[in-house]
Amino acid sequence: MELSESQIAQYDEEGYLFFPGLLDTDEAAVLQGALPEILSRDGPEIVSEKEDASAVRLAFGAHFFSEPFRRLTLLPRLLNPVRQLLREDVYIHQSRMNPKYGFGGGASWDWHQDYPPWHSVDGMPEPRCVMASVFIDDCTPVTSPLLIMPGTQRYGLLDASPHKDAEGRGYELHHVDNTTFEGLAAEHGIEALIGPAGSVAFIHCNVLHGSANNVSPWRRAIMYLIYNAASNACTGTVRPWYQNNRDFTPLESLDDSSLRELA
Ligand SMILES: O=C(O)CCC(=O)C(=O)O
Repeated sequence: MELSESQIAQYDEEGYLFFPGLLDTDEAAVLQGALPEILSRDGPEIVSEKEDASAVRLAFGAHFFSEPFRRLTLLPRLLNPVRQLLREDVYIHQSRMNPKYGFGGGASWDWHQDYPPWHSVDGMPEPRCVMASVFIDDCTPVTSPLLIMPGTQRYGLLDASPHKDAEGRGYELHHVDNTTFEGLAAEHGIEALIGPAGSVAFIHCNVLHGSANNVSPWRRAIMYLIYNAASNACTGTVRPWYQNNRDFTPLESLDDSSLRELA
């Protein structure tokens, strides 16, 4: 897939592009099939929900140990647009799966930007990375969709307070205060990203986003693939491989059918 000039201009303005059904149902089924093994791991790359230690909140780094997810990261449908948006070659800084279980198990995410810890902890020089958000499950209005505030990447780093999520187990969010949030919402509005499994949103790492508790009975998993510009490699070494990948080798695409071949 190649983006048009107007799509690239739209991304620069709005901070995101959304492609419902970019992966087909067979490809989405391959990714869904790989989830149980990923979510049953018990290494430090698996972070549980604060209110329920048996429920996974985040699974980092699955593209390192799950073949379907490795292939996903290298599909031309993802890599080509990301290279166009960043105007150069890319590597993956981090990947994380948010399974967002139903029955209230998938807890909310307060409004935040993702770039601050990558900058202050991992030493990422510039906000030149794209969050490819791949819907593993259908995201509907009732399964707590990802909410974004378009255009907020244009403010750069917002004044926000860092705090450790879930007893300081290593995932830091920077929440904006309510007054800032209210002003931005009045100006930019809020979009809910709704689409079938296999949809993909390319989101700038400084776009404000969050989500509510998932009180539906259905899981709503999204895989976030953080592609960083190759010339923007991180200098920090504090965080482990699954949060701050130190292999900056530019990615090479696979054939676009390589994920479907696993169906
Ligand atoms: O998937 C969600 O509901 C939100 C996740 C999020 O904001 C994040 O991982 O930074």
